[in-house]
Formats: sequence, structure tokens, C-alpha cells
Amino acid sequence: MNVQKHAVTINDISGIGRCSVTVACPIMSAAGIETSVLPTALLSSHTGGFVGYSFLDLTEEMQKIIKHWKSLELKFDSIYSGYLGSVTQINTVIDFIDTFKKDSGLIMVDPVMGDSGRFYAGFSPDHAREMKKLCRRADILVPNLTEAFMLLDRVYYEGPYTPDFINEILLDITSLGCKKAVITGVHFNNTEVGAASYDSETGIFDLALAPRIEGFYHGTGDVFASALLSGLLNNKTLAEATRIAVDFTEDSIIKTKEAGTDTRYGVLFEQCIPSFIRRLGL
Ligand code: PXL
Repeated sequence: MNVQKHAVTINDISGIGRCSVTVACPIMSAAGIETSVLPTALLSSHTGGFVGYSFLDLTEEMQKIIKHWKSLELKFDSIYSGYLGSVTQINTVIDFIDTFKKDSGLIMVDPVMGDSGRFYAGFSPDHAREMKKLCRRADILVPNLTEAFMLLDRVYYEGPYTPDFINEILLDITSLGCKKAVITGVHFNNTEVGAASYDSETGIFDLALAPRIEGFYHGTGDVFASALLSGLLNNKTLAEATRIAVDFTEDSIIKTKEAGTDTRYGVLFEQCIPSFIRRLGL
């Protein structure tokens, strides 16, 4: 019997702009994973580039949802936390993991805080400080390089980086207490970019690079993380899942560039789902 896995993403609902749940749910569902949502905030759009967006913090509502779910005695095969709209929510996620994780469950934390060396609107060093506590609960942490620098209290620089430097960052990130780390935005020159992974249990470092495409494409961190988790829950190794996620993100960026759409609306990942699920062997 094929037992379907059940994951939950703890993430915001941004009505437009292809990020968070509007990325995680379609990608993970396509990968055969039942994907539930614990919403952290409701926004008219994400905060990256739109003006006049609405923002409703759902910190209190989360407690009511959790109370109901406790009464149902739910347990998840995977918990994926993304955009947490307040520092309080970080502690809510820690308690949530303790209550709702199956013994064999996989916890993935994307410490969403910033990009290109800067915090996203509404985030501050307090968030980074608190986020370190959540990192300890993660099986796998998926920061971009900006977030990795923030978590390690390092001063950001744009790169290119060296392989030794990236390995050092991976080791330092796993020293925060997570078992595995995958860092995005890794580049050693101006022609390629991708992700570097490290599994502290096997000691294996790996790298998945793809040709760099000029421009800033919103929501690619969420596309990458959702694809990575989809791969892991479909029994791919960390290196295989990282390669598949890099290629899926790259394909989505290429489609977006070809279409010439406003990049604030995210990447055209929908068109790349068929090849993505073929890579997963589905
Ligand atoms: O993709 C990260 C993200 C998620 N959710 C919201 C955001 C951002 C990045 O800007 O604003 C609301």
C-alpha cells in the first residue's frame, strides 16, 4: 500500500506574488504530499516591491487553530516552517513541533528573514536572535546566504565566495543544532549560482550549481524549499533533492525570463511542474 505523507507548512498567505503557501501547496501536492497549512499572517501581497499591501498578523488565531488540531490528535510526517510574522510565532512553532511531529517526522525550517544583505520589511535582529532557538529543532535548515550570515552574526558580503568559505558556513550553521543544512545563493564566480548542502550525520558536503540568470526573481527561496522537501519526502538523498530543487528553480526562472513578466509576481513554476515530478519518478 502506498501510504501518502502528510506535511504542514507554517507560512503566510500572500494573496498575490507567488510565495509561501501559494508556492508550497501546489508544489508539494504535485509531489504527492498532503499539505496542510497553519497560517501565520494574511497579506494582500508579499512585502518585496509592492506598495500599500495589507498585513493581518495571525499570532492569536494560530493558538485557536492549534487547540483544535490538538483535539484531533494530529501528527505530521513533516513540518515546514517559513515566513513567521512575529517573534512570538517562533516560540509557537517550537511548541508546535514538540506536539505535532511524528517520531520519524522531518522538520524543515526556512529561516525567512531577508535577502541581498537586508532584512525583509518588519524583520530585525531580534528575529534572527530568536530564530536560532528554532534552528535547534530543525532536521534541515534552508537559509539563503543573507539569512545564514544573520544567523551567524557575520557581516554580509555579496560574494563571489570560495568553496572553503561555504563549507565553513555550512559547518557553522549545523553547529546551531540542525542536522542538515542547504544554503542557497551560493556562487564562486559570476556565471553560476546554486545551493550547497551538508549532512552532519554522514559528513557529506555537496554542491548543485546552474547557469546564473541576471535579475532578482521573487519567491525563488520558497520554490526551492518546497521542491527540496518534496524530494526528501519522496525518498531522495539530500544531494539528489538539492539537485532537483536547483534545476526546478532554474527552469522556473528561465520560463519567467522568456515570458518577460513583472518579477514581483514570482516565477512561472507552474509550467515546470510536469518535468519536476518526472524527476521525482512520479
Ligand atoms: O518569499 C519570502 C516571503 C514570504 N512571505 C512574505 C514575504 C516574503 C519576502 O519578501 O514578504 C509575506
